[in-house]
Parts: sequence; C-alpha cells; structure tokens
Amino acid sequence: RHRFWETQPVGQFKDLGDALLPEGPIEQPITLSKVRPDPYTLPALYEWSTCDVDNDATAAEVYTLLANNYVEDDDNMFRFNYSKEFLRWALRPPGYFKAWHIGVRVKANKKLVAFITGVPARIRAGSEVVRMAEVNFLCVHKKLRSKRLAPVLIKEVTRRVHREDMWQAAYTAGVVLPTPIANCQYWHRSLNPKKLIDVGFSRLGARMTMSRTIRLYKLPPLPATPGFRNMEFRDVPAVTGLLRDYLSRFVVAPDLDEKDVEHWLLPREDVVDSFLVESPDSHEITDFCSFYTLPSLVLNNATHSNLKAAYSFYNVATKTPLLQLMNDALIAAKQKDYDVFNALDVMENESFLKDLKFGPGDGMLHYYLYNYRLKHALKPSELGLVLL
Ligand code: NHW
Ligand code: EN5
Repeated sequence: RHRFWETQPVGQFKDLGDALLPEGPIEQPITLSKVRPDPYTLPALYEWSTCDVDNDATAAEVYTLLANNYVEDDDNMFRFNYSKEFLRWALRPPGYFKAWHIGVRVKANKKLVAFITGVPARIRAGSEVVRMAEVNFLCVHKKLRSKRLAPVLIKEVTRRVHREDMWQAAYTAGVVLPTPIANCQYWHRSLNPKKLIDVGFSRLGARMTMSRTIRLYKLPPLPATPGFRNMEFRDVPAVTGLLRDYLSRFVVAPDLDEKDVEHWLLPREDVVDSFLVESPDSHEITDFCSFYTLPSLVLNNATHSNLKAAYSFYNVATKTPLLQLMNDALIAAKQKDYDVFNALDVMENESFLKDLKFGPGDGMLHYYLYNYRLKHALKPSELGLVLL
C-alpha cells in the first residue's frame, strides 16, 4: 500500500491499537559520524539547491513554485498562495538552518521544480520535550508528479535534520499517511459572504437570500472587550507566560520561550496578527489571540483572483470568555478586510466554532510525528500545536 512510508520509522497501520508498544522514539539515533555525508541521488537531469529565502530572487522563485504547484482543495478551485514575507517568517525562526530549505532544480536551466523545508522546534509529547524538525512546503512541480520524487525529498530533509543531531519531526497533511496522531477538521467563518459565494467557496444556504446571508454574518465595527489591543514587543514576557501555562494542558504542544514568542507572535503586516487584553485597571495581560494570513488563489473565476484568509493560530483566555475574545478576533479580521476566518477543531476551539457561526469545511488536516510513537491517537482537543 505505502511502498515508501512502510520503510520509515513512523507508526504503521498494522500496529494501531497495540498497547504493548512503548511511547517514544521508534528507532534510536545513530552516531553522527555515521549519518550519510552526501545528498541522496536525484534523477540525472536534476540537482539539489539550498534556497536562501533572504535573497529576493530566490524567495520569488520559491513563491512562484508554490503559487503554481502547492496545495489545492479537493475540487481544485483554490490554491494556497503563501506570500514571500510569510515564507521568510515561516522559514527563519530562532535557530533555523539554511541547509533545511531544500530545492531541486533542472540542471540545464536552473528552474526550481521541487521544494521541501524543515525548521527546528521543541515539541512536548506527554511529559517529554523533544527537539524536532517541523517539515512543511513539500512541493513537486505538476509536470513531475508521480515519479517518486517526494520520497527522495523526504529522505534528503531527514538526512540534513539528522546531521544536526535531531531525530524526530512533526508535520501535517491533508492526505492520510501512516499514521496520524490526530485527525482535525477545518472550520470556516464567512466575513465577506457575497464574495465567498461568488467564488464558490461557500453556497447560499437553503431558504436563504443574499441579503439575509450578509445580515447573518454581519459583525460590529470594533472589538468590544475593554483593553483589547495589538500585541507589542514589550508584551513578549507576559504573552510567553500566558502561552506556556496554557499549552501545558495539551498532550502535544510546542515548548515556546520568549525568543520563539517574539518571532512567531509579534505582529508582522499581512503575515501574523496578535492581540491581547490588558486590564484597564491593573494593566495585567489576561487574554491573547492571534491569526496568520494565508491567501488562496481563486482558480478559474472571472471576477476574483485572490481570497484573503485568516487562520486561527494560538489563543489564550484567562479572564475574557474565549467566545468573546474570538468574536473580537473576527471583528479585527473583518476590519482588516479578510474574506474568511479559518480554524481547526484543535485546543478549545470547539467551544466557540458553532456559536460564532463557523461551518465545517470539506478539508481535513492530519497531524503526524516522525520517529515518535504515542500510545493513543489524540482527540483534536488534546492537540496544542498549529503548523503553518
Ligand atoms: S502537506 C502538503 C504537501 N504538498 C502538496 O500537497 C502540494 C501539492 N502536491 C505535490 O506537490 C504539508 C505532490 O503531490 C507531493 C507528492 C510533493 C505532495 N506528505 O513523488 P511521488 C507538508 O509539506 C507520499 C508525505 O510519486 P507526488 C508536509 C505518498 O504517500 N508524503 O508523489 C510534508 C507516496 O508514498 P507511499 C506524501 O504526488 C511532510 C509518495 O509520497 C505526501 O509526485 C513530508 C509518492 O511520491 C505528503 N503530503 O509528490 C514528510 N503526499 O509510501 C516529512 C504524498 O504512499 C517526514 N506522499 O508510496 C519527516 C521528515 C524529517 C524527519 C527528521 C527526523
Ligand atoms: C500544511 N500546513 O481543502 C497544510 N481546504 O475545509 C497542508 N474548503 O478551504 C494540508 N472544495 O469547505 C492542507 N468551504 C489541507 C487542506 C487543503 C485545502 C482545503 C478546505 C478546508 C477548504 C472550503 C472551500 C471548498 C471548495 C470546494 C469549504 C465551505 C465554507 C462554508 C462557509 C459557511 C459555513 C459553512 C462552510
């Protein structure tokens, strides 16, 4: 069934439910000097190319490869359209390795035709904090599909991660592979229902008119919680404290320090937005919410070419009800002209999705660990990790 994945140290379908298998690494690390020093062999026409996304021309090549060849929905109506600035943010967190940004080019003309990346992270699984690679942006040009290039890319990123003495990875995919640690669902909250219907992202409900639909999704012009404001640099220690405390509740979650919070959560225009509630009297920071910006290209539509989507990132409510905090996040996103606000059913998100008029999407997101076994699959609500 899975000629490649059956050879890898990942949970196998045949082992599901075998409670005797221990939790933790599936295979032990080997001595660093025994890690293969040379890259895996590519088909003769192609060559490896480390991609420096700080370089404008290279970032543009990566952007274009993904804009034309990355993830689409099941009906091929939309394709993720990560911006160059987003890619720079996603690929250069604290301690990142240039060598983990891996391209494949055509030798003859140097055209970029495939890509895969890793970034380092500390991920807690149960009580263990493990140094892992977060693997993302695996992409093979449409004209080179089904030639078993993806396994070569995956083996090569694995080799380069091993060379940094890391032996585990976390990744997500819309497809089912051996074997998910959690199966999550996308939910969508219309902010601009007319446009979403025009492009086929959503449909007019039964017995609904356009004007009734617009009224249904209408939001107040401004966030309602007193003390709701943008996160600033001076808030990094307080936000780190809130997040660390909150994420300790989940079975799998990132272990974030102040440097991580500064990178991942300090607002960057059109990349990541973060808000908090500062108590008007005590000036204490009690609540936090954030979303990242990932537009999609609208394929084959005469009037619209882009959909501006916000994706719920990390949220912590200690004083403001989570429902009210997320309603303010929706208002903030509407203010910034997003068309839709997306969220997974991870963490405590189920507690607000229905009340805030999110509807279930047709896409699933499966979470995976490489070379790390959990005793049981997780419910989405036990997962405290959001990948980009
Ligand atoms: S998920 C998004 C992945 N990208 C896309 O969907 C973009 C559009 N599609 C493509 O570009 C987020 C191609 O279809 C791709 C496959 C490149 C997906 N993950 O080359 P072949 C991520 O980036 C397996 C893992 O012939 P292709 C996370 C497939 O099951 N494996 O196919 C990435 C089969 O193996 P099997 C996937 O269509 C995590 C083999 O690839 C996969 O031309 C990566 C077929 O290869 C997917 N999304 O190219 C793993 N899709 O065993 C990281 C297909 O079933 C692991 N496959 O025969 C950790 C590594 C680090 C470890 C460190 C210790
Ligand atoms: C790695 N980080 O399928 C990620 N998106 O539901 C890679 N559907 O947008 C893996 N098909 O349901 C990503 N509208 C896997 C996801 C790939 C992209 C994907 C889905 C998620 C999506 C939309 C559009 C469907 C178009 C037809 C969808 C319904 C919205 C509606 C709004 C009103 C209330 C009910 C729901």
